[in-house]
Amino acid sequence: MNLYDPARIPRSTIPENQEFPMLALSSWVTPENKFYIRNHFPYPVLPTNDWKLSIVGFVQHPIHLNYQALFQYPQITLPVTMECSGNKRTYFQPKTRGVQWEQGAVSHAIWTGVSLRTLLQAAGISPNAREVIFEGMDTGERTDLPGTFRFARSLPIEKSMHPDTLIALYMNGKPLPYKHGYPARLIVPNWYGMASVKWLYRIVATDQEFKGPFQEKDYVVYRSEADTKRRPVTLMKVNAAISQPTDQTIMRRGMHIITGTAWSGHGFVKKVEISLDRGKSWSLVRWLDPEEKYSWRRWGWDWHVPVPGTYHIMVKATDDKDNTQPLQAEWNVNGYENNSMPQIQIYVE
Ligand SMILES: Nc1nc2c(c(=O)[nH]1)N[C@H]1C(S)=C(S)[C@@H](COP(=O)(O)O)O[C@H]1N2
Ligand SMILES: [Mo]
Repeated sequence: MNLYDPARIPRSTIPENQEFPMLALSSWVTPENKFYIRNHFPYPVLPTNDWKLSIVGFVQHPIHLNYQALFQYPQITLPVTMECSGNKRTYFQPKTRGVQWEQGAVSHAIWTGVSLRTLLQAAGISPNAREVIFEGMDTGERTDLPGTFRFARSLPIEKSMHPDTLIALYMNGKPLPYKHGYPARLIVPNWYGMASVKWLYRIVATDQEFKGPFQEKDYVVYRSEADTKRRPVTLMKVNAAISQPTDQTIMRRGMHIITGTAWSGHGFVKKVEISLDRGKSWSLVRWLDPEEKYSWRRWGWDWHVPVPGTYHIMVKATDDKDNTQPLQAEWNVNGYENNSMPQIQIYVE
């Protein structure tokens, strides 16, 4: 039994941003009331019965589907880990702008819905379409530009046509909770969370490059305002988190289990290692979950501590493409993609 049942950790109120409490990593699937929440704007108005999902633009016959109609298409179910690209931002030095996430802007759920590809084919996607734009129902202001904006993002046509890119209707076996995008949201496996647009109402196929501010201004990695080598945020880097014990814990001598999770948008996590001597030597952890294509994998390590003292623990995940976590992730202006090795300090009495 888990003695703790901590709630989500608030980071801002309007818009609402909340972290998954990583110390409550007691199940492979994150319960809906613990799954992190990341919003750019206040919540949109709950859609009425006339809500439809439109698929328009570079298609032969635009379609407009109501909620029931979406269930007429074959449904697929996929467990997928979602991580905000701003996860662990607060650990960057110097601090950057943006929500100061610790390590809980990541969660894992089971999503059910229609393959986006099925809907694009039903609408007769044009061979000239290069990108697909996803528009959310939420709107609001930005601090850097005048006017009102809508949260919208595009995906390259190849990723849009991948059978595992989903229009999700269900999360963990129930209709999507409103905060996670009811009635329908995109789920883009392996990509950072910004791609998975919530509260969908319109999908536009286009032959142009989409230039919305959440595409061009945000979610771009660059090292200074003068940096000309800019690149968009896409696949999740290999990353890990320590769940228990939490940093700065005081513990008794004896047997303890260090637990956590690891994931990568580039492939499978092939190993997680732990070091008690600041990286001079490493030991392998054992897995607590099976390997699944788009899922994080929890791990545990039995730690026998006979001697009181201060202990420093470091964790490093490596994926099957041999991507590994750096000691210190490269700083960038917006504080994205921080996949530095997790480190904690424990006092044993
Ligand atoms: N419509 C809409 N979709 C959105 C966002 C948003 O603000 N509005 N935030 C994005 C970001 S940055 C992330 S990390 C994920 C978070 O999804 P969650 O709130 O279900 O955890 O949603 C993405 N989809
Ligand atoms: Mo995000």
